[in-house]
Amino acid sequence: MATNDYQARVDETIKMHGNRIDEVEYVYIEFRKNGEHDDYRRAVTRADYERVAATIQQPTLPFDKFIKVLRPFMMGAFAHDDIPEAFRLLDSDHSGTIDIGELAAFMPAILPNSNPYILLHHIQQVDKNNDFKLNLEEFTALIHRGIGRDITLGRL
Ligand SMILES: [Ca+2]
Repeated sequence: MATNDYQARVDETIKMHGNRIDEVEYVYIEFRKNGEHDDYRRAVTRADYERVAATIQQPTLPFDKFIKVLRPFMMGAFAHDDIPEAFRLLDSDHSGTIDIGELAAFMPAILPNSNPYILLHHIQQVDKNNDFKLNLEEFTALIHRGIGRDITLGRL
């Protein structure tokens, strides 16, 4: 999301309980030229995630895998090395592409009101071959351009 008009920073905080991750928090800060900044925060606890995951009628990722997907979504290019594993985790049918349904499976715990049309809008920005799915190259572009963050934060 870095443009000429502002710069951005992402802070990641991981809370451990023993050797288990209990909570991840991301604070995304956009600095404007006038010195003001907008802060966006997303935090997910294991307990909250597992409670939500248990109530929805579709397969969801276990928390430890979910946070491996969440990290590049929130960190963007800073988490470049995490992109291939996030892609593999989202591609649940191992087709080599991520479709809307697979992307939607990632969403409920972080953004309960997401819907397929909004996801489609985001996907189309990087879907070069217009098949409504993301291959690894397109998914990498989505993360690098900060679109994954926009999805996670519910921004269009
Ligand atoms: Ca797939």
